[in-house]
Amino acid sequence: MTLKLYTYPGNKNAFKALIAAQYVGTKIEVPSFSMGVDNKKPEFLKLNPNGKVPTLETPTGGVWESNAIARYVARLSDKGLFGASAFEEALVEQWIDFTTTELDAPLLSWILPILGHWPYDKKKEEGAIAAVKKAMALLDRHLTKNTYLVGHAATLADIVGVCNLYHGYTKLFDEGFRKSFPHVTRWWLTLAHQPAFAAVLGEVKLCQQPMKFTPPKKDAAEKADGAAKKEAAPKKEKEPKKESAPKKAAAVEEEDPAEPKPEPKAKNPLDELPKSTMVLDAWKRLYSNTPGAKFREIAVNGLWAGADIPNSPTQEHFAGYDPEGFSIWFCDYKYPEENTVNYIVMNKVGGFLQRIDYVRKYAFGVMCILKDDKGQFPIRGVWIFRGQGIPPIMLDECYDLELYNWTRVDIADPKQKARVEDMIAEEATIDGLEHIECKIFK
Ligand SMILES: N[C@@H](CCC(=O)N[C@@H](CS)C(=O)NCC(=O)O)C(=O)O
Repeated sequence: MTLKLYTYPGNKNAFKALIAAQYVGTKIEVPSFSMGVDNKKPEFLKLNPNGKVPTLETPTGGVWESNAIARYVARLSDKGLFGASAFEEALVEQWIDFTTTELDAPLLSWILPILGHWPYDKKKEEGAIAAVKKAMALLDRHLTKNTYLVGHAATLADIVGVCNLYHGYTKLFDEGFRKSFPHVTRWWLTLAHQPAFAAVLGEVKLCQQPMKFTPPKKDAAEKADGAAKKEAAPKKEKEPKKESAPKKAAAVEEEDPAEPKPEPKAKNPLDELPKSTMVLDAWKRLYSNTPGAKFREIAVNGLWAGADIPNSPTQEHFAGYDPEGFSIWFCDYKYPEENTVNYIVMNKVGGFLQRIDYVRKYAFGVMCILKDDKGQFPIRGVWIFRGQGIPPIMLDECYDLELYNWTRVDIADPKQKARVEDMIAEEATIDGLEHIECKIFK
């Protein structure tokens, strides 16, 4: 019987079935799978209308929800993964449910905002940590007198439990945290080193530095600035504002000398640069208006040589790239090994582009999400910036910038110039790697 498990690499929910398969001696194939692409295909949705992974393809149809998949695999052979009696079977189910609802759920609420998938809320994080600690304390009490969750050998409860705590032990629980729950830690490490677990988990690296939420620099600066302004403002008892207050009163209130005056907006040094022959917005119109079939001929060649903008009601002409007034940069994400789930990578790039909305007037960018043969998604891009460097406002305010290596393009080098063109033209292959998605900042 051929079983296929669809997942992205490193999915702790997929580990559950894969470890169970080691116990029962069943082979499960894990085909290469592109999240955000393959899980949207009609043939996948037939197996799992929820469009999520892991999903198991069996000769009789699809099974989804990782615990259900693991139960199915565990039942393929009678290796005692459900305990030795009906009572033990109930206990196995009990611990599967407990570690899923009372540990996995709050652990996700703890880690997903840190990874940028959910909005961060300090109060919610505190609540999630408290819930994890409460469930860990109960588990620790149970494991004081028990080697395994149920009976005297590993069962499916241990398999699911270890996987549900995987992010905790590898990304969130530092040494101090682990020491507070010594019996859970002993149980987790013992199991993680058993051959059936190690064959799937590999060598587990315990968390050294717990992952923490780092606010984007911009928010932090705004908060700090706001707080500083509040401190500086003279304290004054104020009547609550009345919705229906006459306009004149409002005007007087605006004039109130006790109110701190808004600071004049600092001038953007890029606005002070000598006028350029190139109008960035005109390039953006050339880029957007050129039909696909003529893109290379009109838009890409036009970037250097200038071109009439297709379908322009004013018959606008783009003058071509001006190296005196602009510079072109490549960027390369420094940590491709983190990028194993393509839709998460796309969200990462999307978030970066959203956070730099304020630089739209001075920048154009093409961010390419590529795929390598290690199942990773490198992010490489090309940017045209006003001025001879990365806009200072971006350097000051956008923490994402530090996640990329930036190199200035030498347009006299035909190889670099061709790479710029390939990225702008969204070629199917960039740097010899499959180009799976592109995000444009314009
Ligand atoms: N409760 C489900 C969770 C499944 C799940 O949320 N999978 C995520 C990846 S970890 C997914 O496939 N998301 C894709 C999407 O939401 O489009 C299980 O245990 O299998």
